[in-house]
Amino acid sequence: MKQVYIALGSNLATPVKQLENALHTLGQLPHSQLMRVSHFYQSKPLGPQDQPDYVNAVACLTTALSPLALLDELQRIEQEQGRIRLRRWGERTLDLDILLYGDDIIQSERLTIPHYDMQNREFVIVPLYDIAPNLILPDGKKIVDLVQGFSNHEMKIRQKSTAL
Ligand code: ROI
Repeated sequence: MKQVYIALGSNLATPVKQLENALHTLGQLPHSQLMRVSHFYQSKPLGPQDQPDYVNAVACLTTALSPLALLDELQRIEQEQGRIRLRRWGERTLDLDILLYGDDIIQSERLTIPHYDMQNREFVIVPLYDIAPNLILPDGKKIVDLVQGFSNHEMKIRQKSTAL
C-alpha cells in the first residue's frame, strides 16, 4: 500500500459540489482507502485572470493501485463528472492530479510525480500542510518549510456542504 496525495481543483459547474462528488468516488476506489481531506480553499486562478476563482483541496489516499491504474481511475472520474476544459490554463469542471505517490519518483509519458509545479502553488502546499504537516517530499524538503513561503496567502476557506 502507498500513501498518495491527490490535488483537486474546479472552477466551473458548482466547484464545491464537484470536489465533494469526486471525494465520494475516490472513497470507493478499489483497493484504496480515503484517509484525509484538507479544507476547501477558494483561490485566484493561476493563468488567465478572466476566469472564475477555483476551489482547491488535497486528499490523502492509501492504495494498492499502481500509479497508472490510479491515473486511469482519476481520468475516469474527471470524465464522468463531465469534464470540460475550454482552453490551456483555463477554466475546468474538475482536475484531479497525483501530487505524490509514496516517495516514488516517476517520469513517464503519462505521469510526472512529484507533480512538476506543486512546490510553487499555494493552493497545493497550504491544503497539503493541513493534512500532512510532518510530510517530507522525495527531494528532502519539509512541507512545514514550504508552507512558510505562503504564510500571507489570501485564500478563503470554503464551507463544505456535506460531512466527509
Ligand atoms: N488555478 C488555481 N487557483 N487552482 C487550480 O486548481 C488551477 N488549475 C489549473 C490552472 C489553470 C493552472 N490554474 C489553477 O490547471
